Amino acid sequence: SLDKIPTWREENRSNDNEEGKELTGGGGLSDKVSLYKGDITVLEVDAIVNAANSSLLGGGGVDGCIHKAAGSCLYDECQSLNGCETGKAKITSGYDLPARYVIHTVGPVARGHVGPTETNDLTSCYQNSLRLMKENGLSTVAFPCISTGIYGFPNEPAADIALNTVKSWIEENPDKITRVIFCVFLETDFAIYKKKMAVMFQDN
Ligand code: AR6
Repeated sequence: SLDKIPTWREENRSNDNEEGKELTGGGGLSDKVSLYKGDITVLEVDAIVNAANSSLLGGGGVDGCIHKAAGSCLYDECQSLNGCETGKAKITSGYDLPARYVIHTVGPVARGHVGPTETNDLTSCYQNSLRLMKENGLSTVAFPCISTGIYGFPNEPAADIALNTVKSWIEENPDKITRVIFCVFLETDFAIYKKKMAVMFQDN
């Protein structure tokens, strides 16, 4: 369950102690985020986010993994949704997944280029997914590295957008979300997120 995945604060507690800092307990940003490397389909959260395409009818990458693990009822529900525009998000049941819901969002096709359109669209993916969390009263969510696979959004700027957008959302909606898991799959993304999170979620 979620208890097995440490929060960013829990994972960095030993460092806090070495520096002799006081542990402040709950409520801080670092209590609400985790960095997890592995398969998003095993996570027992209220919702996992799918990096889908505009058809919402499945594909490769994380989308293929999610459809495979959720079973064909997910495909059936997705068929009733009439697709999804880039930057928008739609929610379905999680079916055979341990997650209760899947939030399907469509990242920009970047092919290595990061301009204002790609930046705005990827930001909207995170915002609209979090908005669906709020509208459905959900509190724990896992995000994959949207657009950074087949869609070719460069990893470093994509991580900046993911982390900054989630951080702002938590700050502006402090009671709604209790945990956001950044679910990375590749060692390169793990290293990028670890470095950036150390700077962003210090809570001191
Ligand atoms: N769990 C977590 N992350 C994963 C998993 C998994 N099981 N499998 C892959 N990743 P991508 P995109 C990572 O290509 O770039 C599909 O065909 C992967 O290593 O899945 O948004 C859709 O139907 C990468 O870091 O999504 C669309 O057509 C990240 O997930 C298109 O790909 C995103 O890579 C969307 O492309």
